[in-house]
Amino acid sequence: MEDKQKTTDQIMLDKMRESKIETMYDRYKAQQPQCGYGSLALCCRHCNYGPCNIDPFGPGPKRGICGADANTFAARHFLRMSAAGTACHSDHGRAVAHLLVATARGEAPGYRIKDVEKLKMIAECFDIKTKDREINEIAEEVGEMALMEFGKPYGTLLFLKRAPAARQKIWEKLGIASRAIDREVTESMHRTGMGGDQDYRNLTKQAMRVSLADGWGGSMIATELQDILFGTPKPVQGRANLGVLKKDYVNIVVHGHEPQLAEAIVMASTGPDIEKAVAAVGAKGIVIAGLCCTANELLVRHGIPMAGHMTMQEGAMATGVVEVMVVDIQCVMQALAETAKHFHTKLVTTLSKAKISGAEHVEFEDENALESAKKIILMAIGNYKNRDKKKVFIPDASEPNLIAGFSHETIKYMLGGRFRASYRPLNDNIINGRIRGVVGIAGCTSPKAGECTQSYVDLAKELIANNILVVATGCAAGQCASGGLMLPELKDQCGAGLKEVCEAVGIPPVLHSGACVDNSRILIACSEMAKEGGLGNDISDLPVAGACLEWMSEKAIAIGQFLVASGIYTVFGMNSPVAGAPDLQNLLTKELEEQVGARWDFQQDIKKIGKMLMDHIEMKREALGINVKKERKLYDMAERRALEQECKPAGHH
Ligand code: NFS
Ligand code: SF4
Repeated sequence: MEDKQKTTDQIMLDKMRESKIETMYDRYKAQQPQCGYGSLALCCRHCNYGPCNIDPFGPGPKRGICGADANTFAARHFLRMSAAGTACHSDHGRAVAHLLVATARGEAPGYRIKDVEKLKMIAECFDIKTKDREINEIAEEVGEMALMEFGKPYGTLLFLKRAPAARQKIWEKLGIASRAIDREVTESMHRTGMGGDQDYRNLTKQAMRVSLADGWGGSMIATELQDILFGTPKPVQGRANLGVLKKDYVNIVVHGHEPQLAEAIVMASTGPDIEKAVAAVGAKGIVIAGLCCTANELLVRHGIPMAGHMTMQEGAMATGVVEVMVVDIQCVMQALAETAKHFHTKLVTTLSKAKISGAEHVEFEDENALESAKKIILMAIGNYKNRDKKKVFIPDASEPNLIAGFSHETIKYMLGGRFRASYRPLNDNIINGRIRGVVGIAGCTSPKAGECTQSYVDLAKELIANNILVVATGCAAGQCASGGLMLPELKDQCGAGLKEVCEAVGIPPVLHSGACVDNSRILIACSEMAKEGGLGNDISDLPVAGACLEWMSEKAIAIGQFLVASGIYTVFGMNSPVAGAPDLQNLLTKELEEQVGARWDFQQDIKKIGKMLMDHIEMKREALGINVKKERKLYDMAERRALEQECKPAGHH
């Protein structure tokens, strides 16, 4: 069947076109051509003298009314994007910290501390005593301490200490060790206002400091505290793709980012009263499936199926079987309210800070989470009878039994063995060349890159074929999961060395490490690899790299910037966010190397990115001096004979 060749997102897109339902691809087309000034970061409306434009090529103005030049325009945009991205991840982290405190105080019914070991580990990081203390007492203090990280008046972020010493020194020397998270975001807004910081190098430094407050601050707080509350991900079987939605079931899709909502929905979805209600409407049960990062969080912790990634959200609704799509915040398109009108689907918002016109709102707070979740579930069950059977269309997608859930702890454990979890075996396998290096693929999917691309799947395949272990997060992971890339059988598509390791350890070559906030796991994994020894002494020495092919969100910029500032070479696909400012572009893609030992690259043609990543990894291996064994020399006959002579006395053949 021809459809089998198509991805489910493509099948859904075709179907939506046939049904005359507008999609993001239509709206993308309607936006063409997109504003040239905006695309080049050469439009400023930071004050009402503007909007000002800079003409990069022609005879038009080279400065705004205040005199700001192209570098200032672009650097201010770049910093504001970094600050906004940091704010998103961090405000999410703050909500988790509040929930941890509420849980510890017994004020958040239904939630509990699931990973005591991690709680104690984080307590130690925060210099909180754990001996002879009640779990809840420790948890309350950890949560409060985490909250202090957002607004403390003095000092730098506590988690920065988890980086290798050499890295911390670089941050201190450059003056980019992040202080309180909110402070960095506020200061970034302050500096980018009219008449503020107007030196692109200085602005870019702040972009590093605010982004580090994301990776080593807000995101890390979100990840670690979520692990404490919901469990640290362990390898778990799951399914992905639109085919996880079921015809005869009540389908609830949870979309957004903060797992506390999804966890409550899962908790509230069982029990005799729910079963009774489901039976009463003639459904076989309830399917809960995730979208975007909520999907990642649910998949890596509980193996709860993932319906899809960013660009699949409208398609998920257009299956016609979604009774309720319940959302919290981030990457939820307003368009869903329009799509919902074509179906019986109810779009439900849950946070007072993120409402959508036309959606129903059920307020969700720590104290009433279970109650609200139950209300939403009953709403979904009640809506089942309103489904229009004629509109039901679920793509006949395979539902691969993928394996997800690779926190840095489990990677360490699986590779290190049950007696002593350690990164030693991973480092050794990199040193001996079985694994050439590790690439983290992260980030969004975008209509700018093309229609229903498989770009991350293609990249991951290319990398594993070349013996590079892939760690995936965010929608990149979502696409790889839907693309069947997280199956252990995939080891057969690996290069021989990586295959051997995957077989021995029992891992797939593409490891799903969670949502975008879980890029903080990659920072910790890299820190531990550097500390383990044999691969230099800083993150920037490691043969690792990061890539985001189809970046969309400001969050992606913050992630890219904190990866680079942490010493990880990072390539972004499509357009550079600072393309209209050549000096700034040069700073990001070249000069930063001298400052932080890593740099950005931007590559329009995403098919070229695999090679760039591999070249970088080989370059790092070379610098570490671990490429000796691989060295090939072309011998002439005389040399070959001489060699054979030499070898014989050694006595083995
Ligand atoms: Ni990340 Fe998650 Fe996806 Fe991009 Fe959006 S869902 S936090 S921003 S689109 S990867
Ligand atoms: Fe124009 Fe300067 Fe105002 Fe920006 S800050 S809008 S460049 S005058």
